[in-house]
Amino acid sequence: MEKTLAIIKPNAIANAEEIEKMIIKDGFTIVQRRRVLLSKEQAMEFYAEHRDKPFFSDLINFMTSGPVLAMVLSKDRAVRAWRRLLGPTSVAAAIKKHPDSIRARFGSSDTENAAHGSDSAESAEREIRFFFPDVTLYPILSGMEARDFVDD
Ligand code: IDP
Repeated sequence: MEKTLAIIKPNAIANAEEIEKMIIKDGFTIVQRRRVLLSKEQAMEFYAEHRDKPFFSDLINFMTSGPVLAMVLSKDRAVRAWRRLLGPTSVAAAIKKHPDSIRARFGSSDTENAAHGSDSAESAEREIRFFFPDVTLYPILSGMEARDFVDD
């Protein structure tokens, strides 16, 4: 099973339960979850690729304005499946094209778009490690035991 990182952003924390229900209904397993308050430095590291974008400081202020809920989701082709349930980055586009998506239902602006999803398997690996550094995703085991744990 593939894994991806989901974050419920500060503006949608009040809707976390409903969003989790949508996640389960869509066939994902929530493997890990952690509610955290990001520091400015952590948010800037997480979104480093956007540091030169005009919306960067708004994004950092928003992402540190309250707690977020980070989750590791597992499902066949989880990265793509979660991006689909999430909807497009722009909330206006989400409402227009994917009204049942999480961003359409819970997003309030292009910055405050309710939730995050890794955009590739490589990003997912980095982002999962960022929020869950203590989780060993691929346990080092041997023999029969190893076969039971191989899930990718
Ligand atoms: P993604 O979250 O859909 O992968 P990215 O382009 O990686 O989209 O942008 C990261 C986050 O930055 C978005 O989720 C959103 O919160 C914010 N953002 C992206 N584009 C804009 C914009 O044009 N205006 C304001 N905020 C933006």
